[in-house]
Amino acid sequence: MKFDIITIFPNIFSGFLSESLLSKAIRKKLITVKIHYLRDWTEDKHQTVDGKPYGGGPGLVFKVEPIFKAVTALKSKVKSNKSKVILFSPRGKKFNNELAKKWSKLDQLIFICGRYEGVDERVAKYVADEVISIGDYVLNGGEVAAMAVIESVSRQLPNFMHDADSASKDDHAQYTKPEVFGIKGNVLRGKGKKQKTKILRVPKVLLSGNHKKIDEWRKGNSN
Ligand code: 6GU
Repeated sequence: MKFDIITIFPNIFSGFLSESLLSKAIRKKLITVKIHYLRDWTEDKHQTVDGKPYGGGPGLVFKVEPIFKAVTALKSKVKSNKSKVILFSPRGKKFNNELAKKWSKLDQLIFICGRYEGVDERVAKYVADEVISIGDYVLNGGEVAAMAVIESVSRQLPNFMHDADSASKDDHAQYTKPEVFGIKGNVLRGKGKKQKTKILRVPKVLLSGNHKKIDEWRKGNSN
């Protein structure tokens, strides 16, 4: 699986890609992530990637030409038809885990990171296969969305997780040592200003060793 990211802020990605499971997946060649600087596909001296919106209004709009050139070049590098071009925009279709699973079967994902002021609509209509949003809030641009999608798609790949079934495991409430945690103070949620010691215990059923009961408890405490 190859991720090709088109952005005007390539440095946003460096910490994200160099830590933890993602860096391991890159080292193991489970995934390839390449960051591409949009200005490399401009021809003018100032490497212009945006312009004033037709019809007036504030802000600048990303031009279609550099994006089209970038996508064409990146598509031609992967000889597979299992490739998709995604434009990130708050106006897009909502991303979810089902899409992550579907996309994890592709060979190439090309991500176009717009900035929030906008991208020439011809990119959404003719260059991108899909326009995607990651939630009902506005970000400065598609970079954070791209990172969220890279991580969720990668988690669906066989061998990405340590534990074969943890990618799809339903999340349930969990506890670890200590079994009893005594706390004094007023930082506890909804407990007023009383300075009384509060004893926080791990639910007894988890210590019981009764796996049938533990599974039942987990089902009742999952997302
Ligand atoms: Cl994909 N982009 C921007 N700019 N804002 C968003 C988003 C994307 N998804 C949610 N908010």
